[in-house]
Order: sequence, then C-alpha cells, then structure tokens
Amino acid sequence: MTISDVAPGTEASNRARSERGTTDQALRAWVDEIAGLTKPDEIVWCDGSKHEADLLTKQLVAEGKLIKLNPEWRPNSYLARTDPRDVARVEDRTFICSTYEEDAGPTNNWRDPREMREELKHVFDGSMKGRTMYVVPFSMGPLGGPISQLGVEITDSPYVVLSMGIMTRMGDAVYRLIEAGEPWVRTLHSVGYPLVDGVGHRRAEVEWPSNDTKYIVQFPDSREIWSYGSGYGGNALLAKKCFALRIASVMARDEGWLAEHMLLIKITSPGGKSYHVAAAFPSACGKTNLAMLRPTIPGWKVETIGDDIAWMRPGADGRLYAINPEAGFFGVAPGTGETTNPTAVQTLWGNTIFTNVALRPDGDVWWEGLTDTVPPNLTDWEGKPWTPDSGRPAAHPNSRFTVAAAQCPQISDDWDAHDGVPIDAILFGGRRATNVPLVAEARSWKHGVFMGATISSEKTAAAEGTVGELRRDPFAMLPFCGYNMADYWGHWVKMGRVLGENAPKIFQVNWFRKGADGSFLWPGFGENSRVLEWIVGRVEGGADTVDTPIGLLPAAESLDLDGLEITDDALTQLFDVDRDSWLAECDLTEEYFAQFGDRVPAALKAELASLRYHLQHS
Ligand code: GTP
Ligand code: SPV
Ligand code: MN
Repeated sequence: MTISDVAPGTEASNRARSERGTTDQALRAWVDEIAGLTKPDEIVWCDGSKHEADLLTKQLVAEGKLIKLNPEWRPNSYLARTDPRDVARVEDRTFICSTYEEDAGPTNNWRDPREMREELKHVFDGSMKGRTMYVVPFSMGPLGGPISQLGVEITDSPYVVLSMGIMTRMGDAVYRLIEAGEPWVRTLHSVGYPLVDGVGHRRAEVEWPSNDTKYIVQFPDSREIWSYGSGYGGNALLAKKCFALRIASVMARDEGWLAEHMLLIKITSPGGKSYHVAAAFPSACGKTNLAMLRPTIPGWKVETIGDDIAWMRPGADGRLYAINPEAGFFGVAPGTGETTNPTAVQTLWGNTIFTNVALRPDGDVWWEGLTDTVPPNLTDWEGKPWTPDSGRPAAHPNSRFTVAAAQCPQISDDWDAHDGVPIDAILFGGRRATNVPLVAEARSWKHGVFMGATISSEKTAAAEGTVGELRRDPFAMLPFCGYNMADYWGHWVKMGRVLGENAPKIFQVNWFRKGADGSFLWPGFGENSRVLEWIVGRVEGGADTVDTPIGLLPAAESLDLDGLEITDDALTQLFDVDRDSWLAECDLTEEYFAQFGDRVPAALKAELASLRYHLQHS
C-alpha cells in the first residue's frame, strides 16, 4: 500500500506512513524534533518514486502552483511562477555561523551560532502549520561512492521535493545507507508561510508562499543548514549551494579534498585521446554553456559531466578525481538557444520544470534568446500579458530550468562514475569587459591559485543586487565558501603540495572581453572549443606560448583560428596585457588581500610581488 491509496488522517494512513521512511533512530528523532518545532499537519517520508513525483505534480497543478505545459510540445513539463520578491539567492541574508567569527572571514555574514539558533527557533516555531512536512533523503554523488555524501532535507515545499528529485539521487536507498551507519547532513527548509496564524486563524494560501524575512543559515561546525522564507533555487534546494558548497567546503578543508563551484567536461581530441577539465566561473558566467559545448573545430568532442558543482579528491594513483555531486541541471534560461546552446535546448525536450520563464499561447515556454524571432504575444513570468513593445523582459533574467542530467544528449558515459574522473586541467574565469585576456596559463600551481584567488567578475542576475558591478569573486566561491576565504586559498595551496607532479595545469579564461564599441570581442559558445584545443595542447606538452607578466599566452598561430571570422585588431585587443591597468589591479589586489590580514598564504603574497616585479620590468 502506498500513501496515495488511503485517505489522509485515517488510521490506515497512519499505518501506511509508519511503514515508510526509516528505522534509523537519529533520523527519526530529528524529524520528531523538527515536527515539534514547526508543527506541520502531517509528515511524509519521501521515497523518491515516480509515483510520488506524479502525485505531487498533480497536486501542485490542481492548486494552481504549477502550470502544465502543452504535452505536444513539452511532455511532462511544468511552469512555476515565484513571488516576484523571491527570484534569486539572497546573499545579504546568508549566514555562516561558525563558533568563531574569524573562521567565517570578512567575506561572509557571520552570526554567533548560539544566538542564531535561538532566533531560528522563534522563526521556525509553527512555520509549517497547516502544511505537510516532507522528509527528503538524498545522495550527492553516486550512492555509496567514495567521494559521495548523504543528506536529508526537511521541507514544507512540494516544489522543492520535486526539484530535489531531479537535482539529486533522492529516495529510499538513502535511508538504507543511513541505517547502515553512513554519516548524513541535516538540512531544514520552510517557505515561512504557515496556513494558520499565531492565534489559530486559517490563512489563505497563495501561489508561491514565501516570506519577506529570509534566513539562509549554515552551521559549519555541526554541518547543519536552516533555510527560511524563500522557495527559490539556491535558497531552498539545500543539497545544492548550501550543502554541496558551503558545508562541503568545510568538510573538504577538514578531510583533504575540494568542493568547488565548477563544471566538469570530458574532451576528446581528433586523435581519440580524452581529457577531463574542471572550470570555475561565477554564477551566470557560462558554466552550463561550456559544460554542453559543441566544438566548432572538426574532430573534437566535448561531453558533459556536470554544470555547476565538482567535488574532487586525490585518488590512489595520486591524481585528482572529480565527481558531479548533482543529478540534474538548474540552468539559466535566458540566452539559452539553438545558436548558443543547442544541447541544452535538446535536453529540455520534456520532463522539465521551468521557473519564471514566459508562457506562449500554445502552452509552450519562451525566454529571451530561445529563438531569434520574438513571439508577438506571451504571458510574462509574472503572469501578465506581454508583447515585444512591453519594454520589459518576458522571462525573468534569472529564470531557470530544472532537468535530469541523464537527459542531456551529450552526457558523458563516465558522468556518474563511482570513483570520479581524473582531472587534467582547471580553468578559472569571470565576466571581464577589460584587462583579462581570452586565455592564460599559470606558471605553477601556486600561480594558478593566485589567478583563482584574484578573479573579479561583473555581477549577474543570479543573486539580488546591482547587475554589472565589478566585484571580487575568488574561485567563483565568494557566495559559497563556508569558511574564511584566505584559509580556503591556503587549503588550495596545500592541495598543490599533496598532488605534487600530479597536479592539473591551471588556466585563466575570459569569454567576455569587450571592444571600444561595447560588443564582445570573442564569439564565445561553440568557438570556445578553440581555447580548449589550445589548453589540451598545453596538457600534452605542445602548443607554443609567449611569456607575459600575467602568465603564458598562446603564441601567434598556436591558437586554431581556421574558419573563424575575427579581425586582427579584435585578436590584439583580446590578448592585450596593459601594463598600467595590471599594475592598478595589483594595487587593488593588495587592498583586497589586506582585509584577510595574516591569514593570506605567503605563497599568494609572493605571487603578487612577482607579478608586480614582472610588470614593472616589462
Ligand atoms: P549558474 O547556473 O548561475 O551558476 O550559471 P552558469 O555559470 O552555468 O552560466 P550559464 O552557462 O547559464 O550562462 C549564463 C549566461 O552567460 C547566459 O545568458 C549565456 O548565454 C551567457 N554565456 C555563456 N557562455 C558565453 C560565452 O562564451 N560568450 C558570451 N558572450 N556569453 C556567454
Ligand atoms: C548560482 O547562482 O550559481 C546557481 C543558481 O547555480 S542557485 O541554485 O540559485 O544558486
Ligand atoms: Mn552556480
């Protein structure tokens, strides 16, 4: 018997429910404790079955919280519209509650863990009244894999349950591993919109329940997450940024591995040799696109392993092995089209949840950049009528798709390899209109860590704030590092010592440099395969370089430009290393480092001094 066969609240349903879930005492005790605090009407132990997902989907459609898309165009696919005040990560409401403030560091919001716990107890008291509480067991990475980790998310959002079912390996098998004694991380989420108010009155349900007061709280010492008030993406799918980066980065520091905001790909050369590459770019700066790249150069193949997060550990042979801990893609919709990312477009053929995109009259979805021709009539992401003259985007700039990784037509056969894949090269990038060349190779691991630590990037719509503003985003981890950023750099320096000769080569890339007229100098997307070819050439020990103060740049002719229409002037600008601007960057880097005091690794200070010296003498 499954939960759906019986009426809720009956004796039969209680019996059915007690047959579900887990016998693990610690997990049961935690669920009881949270239920006592949040006071839901009922508790559902999720099993991750298709049946369960179908029921939840039907329920959400019936409640008007999901719109079923026309199955003729988009089978088993749905549109969710969030509250317009709940559309992105909220960095100023994200807290790292380590015991000591210095351990959170100057780039995180720190709060005393004891005070925060007290505050959260008030906030969560009765927060699930009138709602169902779901217990969602999940594995990050293949079940039982040596790099994988388990977690449980308690949530009162069925949208979160469905999304977690796509984004993680969610289901019963995780309970069995927990019962066998595997460690697991506690994550708690409430949309913060109880259906019964403080004095016991019923409150009307809304399409997207959320709360203007939000808390995204990580307790790194006890490896716990408490999230309140948002139903959106990285705020609510706690396995993703909160666990797989903020908490996992702390676990990685303590246990000698790396938890990174990186895509993973396999590249195969015309000669049939395969390489694995990891790349860190800030939010909405091209990870999904590079992960699904289709090379424009003949004979090359790129296959997808992950598009957002990589967990990496030294393997028995001393090399660095990586897994994609996720099982799906939560990708940026705008800008995803046939010409830019045909692979993503094909991945989204069905079984997809779209959030905050526009709706076509024929019951399919649309967003800016999906097609060259703009539909004459749409319903915009807020549910309002829209025409091309409306003067506002039809889809929210941070609208997203949620889809299983296995649906990607170019998913790599080793994407869910139990032991991960060996990494040959690591790329760091950002969105920089000026200064940073298309590609530069680090002279050493330490120089590579310096490149990662000093990345700045223009802000995007993925988080609340001013789009376009330049900010430091070291390793693309600024919003995601669960501890002191300078200690994190130190951890990277240390990992270089552990890996020694086996350490992957490190590169810096920038697809976003602009000319004087404000347009991109480099065509990007599939043409980025030319840069990958050069990087593979370097890994193989070939491809000529020019030594510059900032690193090794491709020598003339060593970057494959066959068949590409690009002017010599654009190329010169793409690779220009302007001495004065870089000296100015050095000053800014020194200022930036200063806030971390003596926690900045000596190796990075030495790299800065060396960069300055070479610029001054160039
Ligand atoms: P998160 O999911 O937020 O971590 O983002 P992401 O890093 O996966 O970014 P994504 O690949 O979704 O790209 C974000 C935006 O950058 C999209 O609008 C893309 O069209 C655009 N973009 C990606 N690659 C390129 C490129 O090579 N050149 C240019 N000009 N734009 C690009
Ligand atoms: C990002 O912002 O880097 C994302 C989307 O990948 S979210 O899951 O909201 O963090
Ligand atoms: Mn991301």
